[in-house]
Amino acid sequence: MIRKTHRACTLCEATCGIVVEADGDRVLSIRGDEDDPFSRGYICPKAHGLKGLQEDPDRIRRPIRRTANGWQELSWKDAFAEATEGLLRVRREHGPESLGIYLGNPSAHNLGTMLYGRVLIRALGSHHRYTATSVDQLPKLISSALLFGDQVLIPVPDVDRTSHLLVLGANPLVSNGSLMTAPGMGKRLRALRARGGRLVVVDPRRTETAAIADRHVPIRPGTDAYFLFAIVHTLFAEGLVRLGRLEPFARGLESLRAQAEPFAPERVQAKTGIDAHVVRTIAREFAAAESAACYGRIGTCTQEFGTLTSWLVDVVNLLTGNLDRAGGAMFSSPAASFQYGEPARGGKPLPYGRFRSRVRGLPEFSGELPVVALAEEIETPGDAQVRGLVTVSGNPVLSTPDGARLARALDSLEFMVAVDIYVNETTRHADLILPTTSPLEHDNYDLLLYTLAIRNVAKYSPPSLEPPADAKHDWEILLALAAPLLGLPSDVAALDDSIFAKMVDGVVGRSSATEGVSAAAAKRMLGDEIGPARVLDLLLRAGRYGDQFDERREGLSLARLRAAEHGVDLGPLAPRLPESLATKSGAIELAHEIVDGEVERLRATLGESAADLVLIGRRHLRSNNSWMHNVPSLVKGPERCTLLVHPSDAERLGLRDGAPASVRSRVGTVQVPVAVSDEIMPGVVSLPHGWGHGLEGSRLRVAAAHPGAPSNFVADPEAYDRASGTAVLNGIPVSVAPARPGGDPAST
Ligand SMILES: Nc1nc2c(c(=O)[nH]1)N[C@H]1C(S)=C(S)[C@@H](COP(=O)(O)OP(=O)(O)OC[C@H]3O[C@@H](n4cnc5c(=O)[nH]c(N)nc54)[C@H](O)[C@@H]3O)O[C@H]1N2
Ligand SMILES: Nc1nc2c(c(=O)[nH]1)N[C@H]1C(S)=C(S)[C@@H](COP(=O)(O)OP(=O)(O)OC[C@H]3O[C@@H](n4cnc5c(=O)[nH]c(N)nc54)[C@H](O)[C@@H]3O)O[C@H]1N2
Ligand code: SF4
Ligand SMILES: [Mo]
Repeated sequence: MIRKTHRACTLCEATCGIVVEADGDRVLSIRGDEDDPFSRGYICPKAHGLKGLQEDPDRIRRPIRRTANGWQELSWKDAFAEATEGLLRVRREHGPESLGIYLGNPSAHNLGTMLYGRVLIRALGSHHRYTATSVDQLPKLISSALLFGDQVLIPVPDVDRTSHLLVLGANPLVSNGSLMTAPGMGKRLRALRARGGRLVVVDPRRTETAAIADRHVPIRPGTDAYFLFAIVHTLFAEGLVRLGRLEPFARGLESLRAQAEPFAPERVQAKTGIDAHVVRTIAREFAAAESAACYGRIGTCTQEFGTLTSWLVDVVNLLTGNLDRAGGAMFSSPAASFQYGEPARGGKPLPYGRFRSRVRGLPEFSGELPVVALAEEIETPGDAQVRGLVTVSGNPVLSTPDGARLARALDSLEFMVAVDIYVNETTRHADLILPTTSPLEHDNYDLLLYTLAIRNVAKYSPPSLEPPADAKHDWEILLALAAPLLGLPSDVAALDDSIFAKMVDGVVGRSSATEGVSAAAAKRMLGDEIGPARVLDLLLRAGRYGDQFDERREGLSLARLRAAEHGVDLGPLAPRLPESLATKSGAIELAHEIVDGEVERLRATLGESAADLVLIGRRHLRSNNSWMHNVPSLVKGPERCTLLVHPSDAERLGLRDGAPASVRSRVGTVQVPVAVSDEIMPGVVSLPHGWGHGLEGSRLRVAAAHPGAPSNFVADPEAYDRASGTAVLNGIPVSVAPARPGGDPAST
């Protein structure tokens, strides 16, 4: 029987509506959902890749263990027994701090992992918690925690209403937006220009987004903080600072003015490569626009001054009166959120630096440590050395700095278990791999992404396919791993019931929306079907659009969301300040010692000369980080893993278009074909990450035929943003030379 379901694609942050037609366990078609109020039919080629992923014979469907004769299937019962035995053995012999966990990007697109990942983390009971956040948006989380007292209060550009968009270090035409859930950015940006608005893109490469902009400003990688401080300097110097409605709620303006003093546009010009008059023009145009939004993404986070840059992005929004106003940088008002109720009175203490990494002393944020420290924490003997590791939907060998070293470190572990759907560059090191249902085989709700959406929207995705009878969801596996670590019987239902009961107690009664509702009554209404959907129902009903556990009311519940199969539109973004501020003072805090330290460091490096040649990354519409390269429809066509080199550099370095070059850094060397192009600025080369699939022991037959080179084998774990510990993935000093035939193999 043919079954048609409506859901949101989970591959990137855009949450495009898709219509999936399936016959039993076979996908017949996937197309854009014209009636999705948010995406209106838009999809990119990766959506069809979900069919390829479903059909991929290399995707793991049953648990496997490593043996002397290769991977061997085993039953779930035996797999959980081995996982438990392995983890408890390491803990018994070396203590709880010897266990670690790494969670990767797909966990942010999976409601089950979002909700239950923390249960496993707590059950491990170790400080060794790592995620892809520290090779991604960590600086922005810290910046929001400093300014607004809340790491998830992240401003997003009000793209559909703004009249001026200033983009730094993002290429939404290809990435489809990040920390900005906005399907169909191409159309939205063209609409911006059609209504007379302006688009300005600051990027070392003339990206697809820069190509449709009014102005493209090439910038030397890693220097955005100088550029943005020069903007702030200009705003103060020319009397363009106007906070508007938020004026009474901002603290520290005077210290900011003093901090901006040394960064006059002329003084930073040599650093950034941007003429002083261009900086002034950008500042004046931004300040003069009817509404404007400054938006920065991965290029501004994964660089030497990632935290300061992320912070300055919102400082520019604030100073020009564009924070929290229509057409500016606003906050979503999500239907369901981790945060229930009103912000804590008197603010929460900053969840920063309460403990530090053992070897290098890097600060934790929100309970996690920077992943640049993972390899050394595995390698360095001593108390609390990591000897057992769990990875959950992550591929850090390809996605974090010095992957070759990390791969060797993983081999030295006493026990490793991976919750993953492939034997890839990371999971090949595991003793045991526990596979999960595919994205189309489970239901979903984008709990995180809707807190970053440019409109308030909500959509529930039902499963499109019946999973095989013995398949398990991510959340079931996470709970089954957690139970024995907590000393509980391996009873997923019992554990979920007890977790759920605590959640209900925590939620009901904490928001004014649920005043007068008893936890017992709420629990009864939410039913007894275990798993993430029940939690979602709780969060929706207690949320700001919820039915408040009263079915006679109009508000949202899971049942109502299920019935609205295309999703619901809850309207444009609305102001949330000052009510949502959660700083101690209740104000927007511009001054903080973390910021002071970084500004001082920035000032001290103003006179330093830059490296001759630096490496940055890039993304491609048909590629998705490191893990969709085994889908034939997404890797067909010309080679994508090429090194972009400016013609003048190519000439200087003796590089020819199409010929192999070796790229060398302090930590490693990779070989890649050169693509000579003037879209990249001189002194900068660009290589996409997530490639390098030729490594021995992986089981990715399609990807192995299109291996590319592992760009992170030249990324340096010693290079990181001091404030956050986030890896420098953009602006890596390298030397590039024609490759000698047969020489310079990509290491391990
Ligand atoms: N040089 C450089 N490095 C980068 C970046 C860059 O721009 N430049 N970008 C960084 C960014 S932004 C990110 S987010 C990280 C990503 O870093 P990671 O999250 O470590 O890596 P991914 O490539 O997303 O790998 C996802 C893994 O999850 C598995 N998987 C996929 N779906 C599922 C599922 O449903 N369940 C389970 N259990 N497993 C699943 C895949 O098989 C794969 O092993 O990379 C970072 N690394
Ligand atoms: N097709 C596709 N879409 C994706 C992904 C994917 O792998 N493929 N990954 C998803 C993920 S996990 C994420 S986090 C998002 C990321 O979303 P984006 O941040 O939009 O991703 P990128 O396309 O890498 O854009 C980063 C830009 O920063 C520029 N850049 C590099 N260094 C600097 C610098 O120092 N200063 C400035 N101003 N610019 C710099 C680069 O040239 C590049 O154009 O994309 C998501 N969407
Ligand atoms: S842009 Fe592509 S990958 Fe991202 S959600 Fe939409 S269809 Fe999926
Ligand atoms: Mo990411």
